[in-house]
Amino acid sequence: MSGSYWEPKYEAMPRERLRELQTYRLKNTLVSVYENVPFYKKRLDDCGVNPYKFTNLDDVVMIPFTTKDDLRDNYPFGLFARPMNDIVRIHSSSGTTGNPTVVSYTKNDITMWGNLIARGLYSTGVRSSDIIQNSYGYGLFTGGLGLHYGAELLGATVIPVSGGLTERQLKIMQDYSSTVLCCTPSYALFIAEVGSEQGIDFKNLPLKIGIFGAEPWTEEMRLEIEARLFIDAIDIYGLSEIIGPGVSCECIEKKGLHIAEDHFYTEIIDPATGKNLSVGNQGEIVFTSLTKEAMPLLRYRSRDLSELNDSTCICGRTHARMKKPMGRTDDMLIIRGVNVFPSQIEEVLMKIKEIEPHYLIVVGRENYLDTIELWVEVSEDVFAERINDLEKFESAIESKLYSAVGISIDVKLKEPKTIKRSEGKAKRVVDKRKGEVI
Ligand code: DLL
Repeated sequence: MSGSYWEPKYEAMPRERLRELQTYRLKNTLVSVYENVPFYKKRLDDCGVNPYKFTNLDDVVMIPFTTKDDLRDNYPFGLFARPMNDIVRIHSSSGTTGNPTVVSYTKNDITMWGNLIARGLYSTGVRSSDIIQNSYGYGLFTGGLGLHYGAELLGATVIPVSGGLTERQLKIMQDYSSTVLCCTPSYALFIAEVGSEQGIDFKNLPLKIGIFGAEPWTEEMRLEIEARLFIDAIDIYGLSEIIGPGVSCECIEKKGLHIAEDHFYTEIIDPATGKNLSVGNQGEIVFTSLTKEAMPLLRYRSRDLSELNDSTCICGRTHARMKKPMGRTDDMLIIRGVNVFPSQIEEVLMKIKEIEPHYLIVVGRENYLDTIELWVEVSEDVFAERINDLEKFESAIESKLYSAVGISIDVKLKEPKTIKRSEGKAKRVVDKRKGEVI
């Protein structure tokens, strides 16, 4: 694959040249939001950044962060930088808490987005001869339509099956000879599970690549999916506020997700202080749009935690890579004062071979003390074999978790198929302290 790019001019650009391009593009973006978005005009005036005189990329730190609350406060269209006549698409979040987050696209934005997806797919080895089963949800969620247009632009055959109806997914996969599967990693596991129950031998199917994202998943989960589906499982990342999927994507080397830095200026900050961290440190990722027309955002706090590596990849691409996001700042659980990420728990679980990759973390409070249970499934065989020493097995898992995470977690082994499967983004945590119910 080395030396083979979708957009060679940009993907392997020397980093000094990339910086010049970013500066030029950021200046244009600043002028656009200054002239078209009253919210940003005020912000830029207040912080003393003159868009017309912007020449030094380092000055970006003078601009205050944009947050999800800013999007909600300007609901629905207050941050649009183009008149509705130029807007060709709107996506939005489900809005289960408060106003949904609304995002928009011009024709050029849609083309740019398609290119990013095509770029990402190409870097994983997907070509125009491939048959892509797109099992991300179509609709207001950016996954379905986002992948769709990029895959078509690449010239591949797209099957727009959307999420759900797992038996139909498997029939399509076999009958239409899908070579690429796009969905969340948790849904990929569910597809693998139902397929195995039906006696499908994935080894002998043409499926070879999975493009999985929209939720955090560990390296251990990757190995599990690869072993079950006999594919290369690739990580794709994005957020609707910035464009949707394709903000970054792994190449076939699987050594970090290449950020499309010609379109998004990326910083890592300490989430507590807001101060910038240097390359190689873990913190919250902050994105600034460089080319988006309809709704550019300046220094948007993603709440996702990762770290950057700006060395050239083995594939030759020069764009910085972000480490697999380990979770969101707001996913972090504080249990009796200790910070715990669901991904830390997943990492431990996936290494235990008797366990199935389906789990739920249940957090509560009893007598003013936080409680944490981990419900996890074991396979049919293990359940039958170890029925008499399940408690011993639970304790063994508890002690592994204690050494890795530093708190006691009450493990409850569950019978096969008792934990709800996901067809989209998996819900891994039920926090009863917040009134959530199982
Ligand atoms: O999930 C866009 C997407 C669709 C990405 C399909 C990849 C594939 P939102 O619904 O706005 O957009 O959710 C964005 O999902 O801030 C992360 O917390 C999480 N997320 C997305 N991709 C990954 C990933 C889409 N690869 C939020 N790893 C982001 C970890 C991810 N978390």
